[in-house]
Amino acid sequence: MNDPRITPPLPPDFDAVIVGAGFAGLYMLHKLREAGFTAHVFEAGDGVGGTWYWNRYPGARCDIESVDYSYSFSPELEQEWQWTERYPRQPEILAYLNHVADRFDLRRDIDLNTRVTAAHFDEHAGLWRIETDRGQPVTARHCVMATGCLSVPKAPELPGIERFAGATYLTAAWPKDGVDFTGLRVGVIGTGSTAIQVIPQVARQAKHLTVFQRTANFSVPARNGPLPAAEQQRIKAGYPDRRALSRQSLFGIPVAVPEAPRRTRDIPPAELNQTLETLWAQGGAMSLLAAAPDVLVDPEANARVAEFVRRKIRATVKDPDLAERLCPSTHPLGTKRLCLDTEYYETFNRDNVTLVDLRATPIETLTEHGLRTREAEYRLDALIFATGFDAMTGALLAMDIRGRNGRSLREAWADGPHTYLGLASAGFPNLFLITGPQSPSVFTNMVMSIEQHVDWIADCLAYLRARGIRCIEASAPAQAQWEAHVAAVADATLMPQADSWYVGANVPGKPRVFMAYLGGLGPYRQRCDEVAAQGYAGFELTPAAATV
Ligand code: N01
Repeated sequence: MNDPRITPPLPPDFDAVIVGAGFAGLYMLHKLREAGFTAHVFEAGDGVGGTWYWNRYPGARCDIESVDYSYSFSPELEQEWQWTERYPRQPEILAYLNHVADRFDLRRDIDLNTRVTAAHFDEHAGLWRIETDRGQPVTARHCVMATGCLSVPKAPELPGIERFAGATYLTAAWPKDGVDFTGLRVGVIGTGSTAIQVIPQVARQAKHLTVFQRTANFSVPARNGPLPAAEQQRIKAGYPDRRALSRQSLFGIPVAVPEAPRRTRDIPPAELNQTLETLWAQGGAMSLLAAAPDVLVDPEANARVAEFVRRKIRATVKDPDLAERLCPSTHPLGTKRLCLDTEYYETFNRDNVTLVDLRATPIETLTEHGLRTREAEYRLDALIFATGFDAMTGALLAMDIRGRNGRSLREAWADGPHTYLGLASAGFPNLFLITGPQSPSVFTNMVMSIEQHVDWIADCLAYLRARGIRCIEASAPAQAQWEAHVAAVADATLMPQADSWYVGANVPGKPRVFMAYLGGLGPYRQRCDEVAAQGYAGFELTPAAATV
């Protein structure tokens, strides 16, 4: 038997293991290989793409414009890829990511169909032992979690589900061959971003669609359409400036941070209305928020913009009673993700669509033939769950991650996530989180945030290698300071008020903590860069010779 006190540790199999082959994992692999590291990716799906591999439901589309929801690290890639629409559909994004995997020859270092089940830090050897549901464990000096913020679907626990004779579908695990709802009575549970995309599509196909709504949501028209070649050419010619602007922006999109913004509450009603009409006509949820960022802070500003959206709903939906039920009233605008739609509210004018308000008439049970609420039974041939995700922490805590002294991440995060910069967690050396909790992530264009984290992590690893440093670990005081800052910024906004997945309210028993950093991507980037420039301030670095 090897005595760990006298046996020199074997070198790890890889410099880094990366978990997940979505936008984050693919770029992390490319970046590390370019920097001369050995890296390997494990991916649970049978293809690359992450979110865009799994979410194949009808109408799946990104709410950030194509030209911005794309990698900026390769000017050649930027120029050669042709987007067809203003907002990209899921198949197009998936095709793009497959193109990236081929173009940068990434596949040879990716194991598909392989789910990471555990990652344990070996303090003696200063490396991670990673176990999967296939094959032998591997070791790596660093472990990078590219597991996504919204990758663990959350189906509701409904009584009677085993009795339901119809088909059930989870939007985030949609059949690859699609589903034909022609002639069927279909139900959709949920009215979040996903459902708002699914509902208009299914309504066109189904014999009847019943939408089960628990919380009415704010949605803004996408105004999607083809992306004309000349327009795309113009954007591509200006990419360096556009990307630079996005990197410094609050939301990772090319909208400058207003220098001395006027308070929305100080804008005369007619002028505000005109501005909102213009934004409404242009479409886009992020640009609406970016134009008036104080709506997330000032209740009066929020109320004015929210009322504008409610007026639009009332003007669109012909039945006034139905319109009222579709008008959000439980949370300030934007405190649940502001949705982007194509003919969502219009869909409720169709004869074959019914809205059931679950607050007025809660679900009692599924039956053999459908769904029964307190007031009525709805006969259904198929039921779609568009019920969201165990967001931000779900994928990380699904694995048995153990750091120093065998302490598990589940234990360390029992009262909510604890990170430094959303990039690392004290007690878990050499573990990096891409767009982890307490980073801007879901409040931004994810691709911009992912690139920022990947670049930072790759630079960090190069720094450690150059100085013979074997371990890097977030220090507990730096982490506590960061968390206090994240909480203070969130508490200065209206965001924690809503029962949203941002605070884990959609998962019974999940600690209620606001899980993203709201300080904006540009300022956050600056903070991360300063930390790096100061020799990774707030991290403890252990040289190779020292005991870890
Ligand atoms: O999930 P959600 P999602 N009984 O949690 C309802 C991103 N995304 O998949 O609000 C009845 O937002 C739940 O009701 P309530 C985006 O960041 C982006 O739609 O909890 N209803 C809610 O209506 C987004 O925010 C894009 O009361 C139940 C819905 O299900 C995130 O992913 C597209 C229920 C869940 O909404 C998640 O969006 C899609 C129950 N037991 C997603 N449980 C774009 O880029 C849940 N609900 C456009």
